[in-house]
Amino acid sequence: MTALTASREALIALLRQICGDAHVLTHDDPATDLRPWEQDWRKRVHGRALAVVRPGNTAQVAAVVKACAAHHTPIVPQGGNTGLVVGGVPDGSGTQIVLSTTRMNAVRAVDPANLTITVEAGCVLQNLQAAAEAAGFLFPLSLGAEGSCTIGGNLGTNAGGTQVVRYGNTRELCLGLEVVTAQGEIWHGLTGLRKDNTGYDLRNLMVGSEGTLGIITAATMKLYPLPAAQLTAWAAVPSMDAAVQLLGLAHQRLGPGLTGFEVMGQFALGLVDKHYPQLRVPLWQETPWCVLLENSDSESEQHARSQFEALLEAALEAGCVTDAVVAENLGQARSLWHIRESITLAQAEEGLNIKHDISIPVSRIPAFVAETDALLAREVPGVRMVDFGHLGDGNLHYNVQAPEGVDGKAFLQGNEERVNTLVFDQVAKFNGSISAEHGVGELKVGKLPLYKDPTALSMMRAVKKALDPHNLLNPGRVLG
Ligand code: FAD
Ligand code: 2HG
Ligand code: ZN
Repeated sequence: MTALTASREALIALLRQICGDAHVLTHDDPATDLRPWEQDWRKRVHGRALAVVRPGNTAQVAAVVKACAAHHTPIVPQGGNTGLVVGGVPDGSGTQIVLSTTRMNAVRAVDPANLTITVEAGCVLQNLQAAAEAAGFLFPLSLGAEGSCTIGGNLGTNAGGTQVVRYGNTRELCLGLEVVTAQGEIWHGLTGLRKDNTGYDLRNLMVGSEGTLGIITAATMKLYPLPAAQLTAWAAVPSMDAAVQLLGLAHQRLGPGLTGFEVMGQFALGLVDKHYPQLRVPLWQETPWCVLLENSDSESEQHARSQFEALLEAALEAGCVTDAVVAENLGQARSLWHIRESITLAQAEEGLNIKHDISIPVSRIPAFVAETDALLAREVPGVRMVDFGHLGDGNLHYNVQAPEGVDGKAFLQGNEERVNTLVFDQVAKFNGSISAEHGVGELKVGKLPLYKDPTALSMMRAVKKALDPHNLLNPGRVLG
């Protein structure tokens, strides 16, 4: 037995002592399929883990980190493995531990007077929403992957989703964290305080750090009153300019009632129609863009409906909407949202693709799209643009699908780098960000130094070095 193998065996034995045999999975058992933890959601990468470890509580997470530190073994934190930038799966070396939080999924407490809920990191977002609702409150974070992503992953990536225009990103919804550090210490920060000026904001340092600075084990999140009514409308708009004009009108007329504003391009909706014809996408064939709007009202459905109707009438008059439908009931509203949430899946059905989760000041999005569409059409003829996203937040999924009939994998091999450079240069020109939502992960690691302010980058490196000097936590991600 080599020293390396002996060290590996000793670590596995230690991890089994900490978490129990059933919760340390390795390739040694041929009946165990580690693919769900090793392959990323987009099937961009299939890594190989030394082991998948599933601690059941915070003390076990701390002990696992200490054991891995002693054996110089890197740890990749993983929640629901729905991330889109290859941030939560191991590399191919077979030397990294995947630390899966999914067994740590309890709701620890609801504090109605403080309007907070405290949950463990592995709690699936949909279960968190349901627990909030059962207590009579709204937890507003909402995204297509909510049936399997975890709050720990949402915090790790600072996920956005469809309600940001009103409630902010995951960061804005978080009031406290419990975190295991790279040294295996536990930071007890589940305060639930809305005000705390006692020094550096460690909570916000952890949020969005993609598992590179600490392992989030629990969080205290904000709750909101449930709205009295929620109405959804689907509008055909003649141009991106018109969509931005409609957004301005919606802000004016609905104020804080505007809880969702999503734009969807014709080709993106065409893909949903092609792969899921049963969803019956409205209006898409007659217009280049559709917009999904949501109005949440604290008064009544009648009030919400009359506000919505007045908004749509004004928009029709102004020419920024050419046709619209308002959902009659909750079932219809859900169907409209389901169409929007199915674009990612329809795109995956169509084949491997290039994703961009960029942000640009809202006012400049029409010019960005027009200019960048033209550039791409000239430089990479035949590409099909899958444009959609959270226009209310200035966040566009400016995705690129291979030309008709061209294999996605071959297209990516030959064009991904060129397409990314072209799009990111445009993003920089328009003062945007190359990642508004999904994070850096591994896919954008090489791009960050090209587009991030160098002083910001060196401060980030200093923070990483201070908190994780041995590069134990998710190495190769965010900073490389
Ligand atoms: P994982 O994929 O397991 O991990 C993601 C990252 O977080 C990794 O870097 C991982 O190391 C880190 N991490 C996980 N758990 C922890 C922890 N406990 N402590 C520290 N770090 C941790 N994203 C959006 O922002 N908005 C959307 O609208 C959206 N829609 C999506 C729709 C679909 C269909 C899919 C497949 C994905 C979507 N995503 C979206 C991306 C993804 O769902 C989010 O990034 C989500 O927050 C990831 O959660 P997860 O539990 O799956 O994390
Ligand atoms: C969404 O907004 C997600 O639906 C996924 O962020 C975006 O598939 C994508 O590119
Ligand atoms: Zn998104």
